[in-house]
Amino acid sequence: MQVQINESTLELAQGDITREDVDAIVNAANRSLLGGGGVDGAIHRAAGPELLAECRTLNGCETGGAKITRGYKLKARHVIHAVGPVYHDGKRDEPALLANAYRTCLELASQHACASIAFPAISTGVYGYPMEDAARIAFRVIVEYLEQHSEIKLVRYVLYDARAFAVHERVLEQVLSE
Ligand code: AR6
Repeated sequence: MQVQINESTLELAQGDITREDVDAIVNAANRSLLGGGGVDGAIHRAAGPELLAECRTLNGCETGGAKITRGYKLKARHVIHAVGPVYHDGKRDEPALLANAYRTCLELASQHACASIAFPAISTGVYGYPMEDAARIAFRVIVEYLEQHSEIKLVRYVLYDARAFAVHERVLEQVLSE
């Protein structure tokens, strides 16, 4: 699924984000920025040990924030390490923190002249964020950002499996009709 937002394209894709040929891929990291499981583990394995070495210099990152590194062995020139919230009950600022993580990634991409960026579904794995709710937040932020910033030409939102893809397709259609 692909939609046009002003001068930019937002595209849903299914697959492994580590293989994306874009200027920056986003990592669903934790506050230590020192690696973990899920997408984080896959990105560190694909990028090689130099990525961890650079991450050690960053002194972690607060929840809802993001920090940028080089991409090393990845096709992507940069990795943007975002820290989404752990989901408890939705009443502990999780929506605002998740929105902030997406917004910060987009701002970092703009600042580093990244014309293309790929996102995973931040917080929807180990961190337990209900997928539909997380998708709605992600797409609202991305669409709003692309409406105001033409320097990012392509946002790819990469879902790991068919079920996640179907959920996101449905939610994106809803968000576009709001
Ligand atoms: N490409 C695209 N999506 C993927 C991939 C992949 N290679 N692998 C998993 N996903 P998660 P979180 C999907 O758990 O919830 C780590 O240990 C997955 O199906 O990676 O933000 C960190 O170090 C899910 O929908 O991230 C943190 O401690 C989504 O990516 C913690 O997990 C996010 O799942 C962060 O948890």
